[in-house]
Amino acid sequence: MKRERRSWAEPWKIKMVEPLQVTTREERTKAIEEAGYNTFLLRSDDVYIDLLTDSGTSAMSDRQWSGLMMGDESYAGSRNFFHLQDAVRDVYGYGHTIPTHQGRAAEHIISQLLIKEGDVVPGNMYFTTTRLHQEMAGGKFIDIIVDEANDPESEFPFKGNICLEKLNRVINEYGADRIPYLSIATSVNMCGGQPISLENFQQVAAIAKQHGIKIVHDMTRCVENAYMIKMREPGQQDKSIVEIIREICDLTDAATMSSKKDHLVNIGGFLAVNDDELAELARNMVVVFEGLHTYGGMAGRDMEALAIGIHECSHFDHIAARVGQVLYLGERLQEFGVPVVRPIGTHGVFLDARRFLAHIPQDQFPAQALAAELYVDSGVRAMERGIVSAGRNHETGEHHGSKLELVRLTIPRRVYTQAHMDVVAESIEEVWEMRDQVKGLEMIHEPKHLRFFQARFRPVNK
Ligand code: P71
Repeated sequence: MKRERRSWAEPWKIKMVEPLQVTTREERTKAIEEAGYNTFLLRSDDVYIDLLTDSGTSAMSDRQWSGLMMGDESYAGSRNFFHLQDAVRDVYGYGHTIPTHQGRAAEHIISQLLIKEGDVVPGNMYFTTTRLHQEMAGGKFIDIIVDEANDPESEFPFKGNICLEKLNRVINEYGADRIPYLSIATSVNMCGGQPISLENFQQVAAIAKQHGIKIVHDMTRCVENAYMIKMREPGQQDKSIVEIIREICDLTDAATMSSKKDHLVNIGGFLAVNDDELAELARNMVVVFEGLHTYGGMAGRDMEALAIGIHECSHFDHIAARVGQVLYLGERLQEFGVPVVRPIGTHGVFLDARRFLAHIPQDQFPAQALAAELYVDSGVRAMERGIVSAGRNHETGEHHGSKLELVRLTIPRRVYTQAHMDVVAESIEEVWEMRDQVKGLEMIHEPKHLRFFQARFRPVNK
């Protein structure tokens, strides 16, 4: 009988391995207690499969590793910087690259340069560091993402889209003068790694242009978004990933990049801009906070590995395998009936803790509790993406509130195998079966900024 389907596989083989530690349930119970039920506070030696984040956790290729040996560590004018600038021009098209040590440093610079006190910054869902930098510069973030983004069960294929009605409303209410730019992310992290469509991006850009408003693109996972456009958006199938990326970037004025994601490096990022004057201002600011404008916090060797990663990550076979692995885990979990954000996104599978732990009210942090429970079950480390991550409104002091209460199982690129995904899925199935026994948490230590990183919790006594 002829098989209808052929399996696909990763376009690489493994040359070096890093042994993993397996701990006992008893050890993990103690470790999570010591970590205040916060997976950010665990030691990585106590973790078995680490799905905390896909940020800086990728495996580099042999070519990237050899790039490290070609580091030109001159203080000024390193040749690796020019390789990086050329790679950004080739793939993304931005004329100027200002290197930074990672994404949030680029956010800091652009926010300080463009936002003034009293401004509003509309965007497609907040990201923690991005919003904080906008607020610290005197701005207020306004979410104008489509409503579907807040519904884990909606099957809408482009949940990263901007709602044009909301955009027009914000422009009418505040006036274009108070909107320094639109903050538009590709592959929206906080709602599940959900893409924005090219059509929507084009419509938004047309409105922005009409009002003379800039667009700053958070392109941290733009390659993954471009892949989704190619796979899902009518009329885009025949374009290459790079062609789609270029079409997106050409609609924007500047971009911030955390290269620790798409670009397959362990550290690095940059601000990319087209405008010469803005670039000059940014180059002047980077020397204050990061380093000279030809290294901005990265070693020469890091910039070389990054330049190589920019080309590697835009190959279709790479990105298809990367997103394919995420989909594989998502499909396994759905077979078990586990509630996850639909459709499965680009960089991870997001458990819907509201439905998973329906007996725990949101003020007892169900997603935080679920991430802790999963760790105790198998040593799999995930991340809370719910009300703890949302933080507090700086003006009112209230919890920001979060319609989404999610646990993110983030897949590092080129690191784990399908067998690891099976182990993860089976552990989650186990926790799903004993979910009634999981208890809520109370917060006993709350840091002022980005509280999710360092907050501590304990189980409630109910
Ligand atoms: C992720 C991260 C890393 C992270 C950051 C903050 C809280 C928890 C985890 C970082 C991003 C990102 C987007 C869309 C900007 C940054 C900041 N993501 N935009 O998902 O996803 O970049 O970490 O290099 O400073 O685990 P940076």
